[in-house]
Amino acid sequence: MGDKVSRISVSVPSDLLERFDDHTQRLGYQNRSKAVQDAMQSLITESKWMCTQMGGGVGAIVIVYDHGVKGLEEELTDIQHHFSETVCSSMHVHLDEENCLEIIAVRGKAIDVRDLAQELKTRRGVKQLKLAIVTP
Ligand code: NI
Repeated sequence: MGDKVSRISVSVPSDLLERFDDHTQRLGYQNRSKAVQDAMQSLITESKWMCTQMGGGVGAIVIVYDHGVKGLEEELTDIQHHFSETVCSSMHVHLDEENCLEIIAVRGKAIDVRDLAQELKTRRGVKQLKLAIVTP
């Protein structure tokens, strides 16, 4: 960030501001300006990458899935093989009797990562999927 600072005034719904302040305080932010700056930066990072479909990025797909669904683990592995140019590595954690956690490191074109995430997300037994992208 440059040295030049702009002061802005924005209108937000009171309850949103209240929740924002509450949350950022719990995260350890000592002032609102720093929290707003970080929120702005994350929005730019995420949307910049999502908007430029041919642009590249690195990140991780995190999924939680039902260990009991027959064939699901193989299916998820097959999908990753299909996207072998996008998938760098993966880590499997047996969470408990029912659930598995898989963290898939990805690198590549936004459109490929999005397709991969979509394929995984739509399988029966996949309970949650989060995609975290960073632009180095
Ligand atoms: Ni497992």
